[in-house]
Amino acid sequence: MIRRIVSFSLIAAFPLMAQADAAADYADNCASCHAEDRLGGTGPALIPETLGRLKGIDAIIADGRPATQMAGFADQLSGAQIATLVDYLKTPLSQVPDWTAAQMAESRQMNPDYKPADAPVFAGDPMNITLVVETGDHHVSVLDGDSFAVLDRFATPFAVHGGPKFSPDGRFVFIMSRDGWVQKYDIWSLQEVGRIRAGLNSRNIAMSHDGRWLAVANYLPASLTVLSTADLSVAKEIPVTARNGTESRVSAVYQAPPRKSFVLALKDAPEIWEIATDPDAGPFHDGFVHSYEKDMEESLGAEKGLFARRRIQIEEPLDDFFFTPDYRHLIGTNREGDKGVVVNLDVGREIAELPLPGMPHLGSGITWERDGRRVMATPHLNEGVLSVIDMEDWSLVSQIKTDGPGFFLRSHDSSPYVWADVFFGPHKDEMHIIDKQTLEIVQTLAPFPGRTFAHAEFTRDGSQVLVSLWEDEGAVVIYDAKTLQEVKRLPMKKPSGKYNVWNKITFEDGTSH
Ligand code: DHE
Repeated sequence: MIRRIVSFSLIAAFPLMAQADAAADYADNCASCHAEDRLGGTGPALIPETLGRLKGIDAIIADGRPATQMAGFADQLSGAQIATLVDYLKTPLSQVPDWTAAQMAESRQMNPDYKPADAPVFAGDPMNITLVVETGDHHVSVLDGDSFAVLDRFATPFAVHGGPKFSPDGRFVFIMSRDGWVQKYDIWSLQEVGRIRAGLNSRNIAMSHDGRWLAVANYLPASLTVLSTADLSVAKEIPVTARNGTESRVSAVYQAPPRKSFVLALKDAPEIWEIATDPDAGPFHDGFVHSYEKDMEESLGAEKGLFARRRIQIEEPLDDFFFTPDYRHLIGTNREGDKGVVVNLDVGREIAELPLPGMPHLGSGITWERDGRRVMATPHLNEGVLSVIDMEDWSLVSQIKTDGPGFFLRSHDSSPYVWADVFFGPHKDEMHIIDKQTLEIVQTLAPFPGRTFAHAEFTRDGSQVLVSLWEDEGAVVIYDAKTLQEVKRLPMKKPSGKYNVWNKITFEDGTSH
């Protein structure tokens, strides 16, 4: 913080000469906060992997970003200079830098003011807390799930992505930013515990079945970082190299609690990895001889067998995937998003193909019981359709036509409905309510014409549903889950995902990972 203030005051005191060269402009204006190598310092990394689809970067450089330390540079840089600078920031780095366990350890900052509480410092039900990620100004609001009072609103690292992961007792939550920062927050005491940069560009995080370990899937560097959840120290840094020697990014990592493992897919090589989070990890089904044994020499952990790795060879790399509730099967899709495959994790091979063209977004898949059989639904990012698959024989039960491609699905065991947004296209303001048995859209909510209305989450008992008005001056809108009537609106800064402690830690039917 001090470094940033000093650098901005220097800029103010010594106005910069206009410079044609974007790299020089970067060094002069940006490097003090965002680092010479663009990998982030007190400010976020400025690389395409982190900036993603962020729009209006030129305006942010010119005018700054409200409610952040980012100042405007319109007085120092011309419009043409800013345009070349934006191109420069969107250019991938020529060399993938190192990010060693020692560098991670050095980045770790524990909150000196943190005091653990013996009991929650608020009166409400700690299991019915819902977190709202507000990407507009990089905060999380902590909501009491009964009164919807905001109990706390804390700053997060820049650009949080993916679902936060709760400790199995629901007391702590871990939040990841695209920049690889992982933040630990204590829900009982409503305080940040600390943070560490576990990667340079990260994909998502997963909590081990016993709450001891947190896996961080990285694109940069190509690795999986395992943190100790107790103190955010680095337990293991696992380089991700396929059997054929290819270094690979990690598409995503998820916990597989009944298997006592993490399961991850390699993005640049046709392999799935299973990493033991317990020396006893592995399939739990009778008669199965588990292949960790033969791969035990790859054990990477201090406790015998802990973090042992098992590789499953598949035909094509997987970009996105999902599990059956018993974690025996993984359902994945390739990069082109034109094919779905089912991999039996016990026997370690592909057993079926699924008719899933149109870029299924399996990470948002949910499952429920229909006519005594379990079905799974997934939206497609390229098509206005939801595919519903039978999880016993892998047949396509239905393709529900929607008003446009959607991103997220949610339901609850107590609800007869699936809430499906229409994230892309002219109908981004709609939320479809779909009957889980008839698979028909029974109602479409669109309370804010022309504005993005997306991502639903239920309260613990499923009686109410929270939906995001996904805009800078946005809101969380609360509905009665039965009558579908609006109950309340809470103003929020571009709220994205919402996460109920109970639904997440109990793997409530209807939540994605
Ligand atoms: Fe996400 C979850 C991948 C773009 C908001 N997104 C996830 C997960 C994956 C993923 C693998 C599951 C992680 C987990 O929870 O452990 N997302 C991708 C992409 O590959 C994609 C298409 C391109 C990319 O930029 O990486 C992508 N995602 C976006 C966005 O543009 C969204 C809408 C805005 C943003 O914040 O970046 C977005 N993704 C989300 C959210 C979740 C998520 C809110 C958690 C949903 C949940 O309910 O759990």
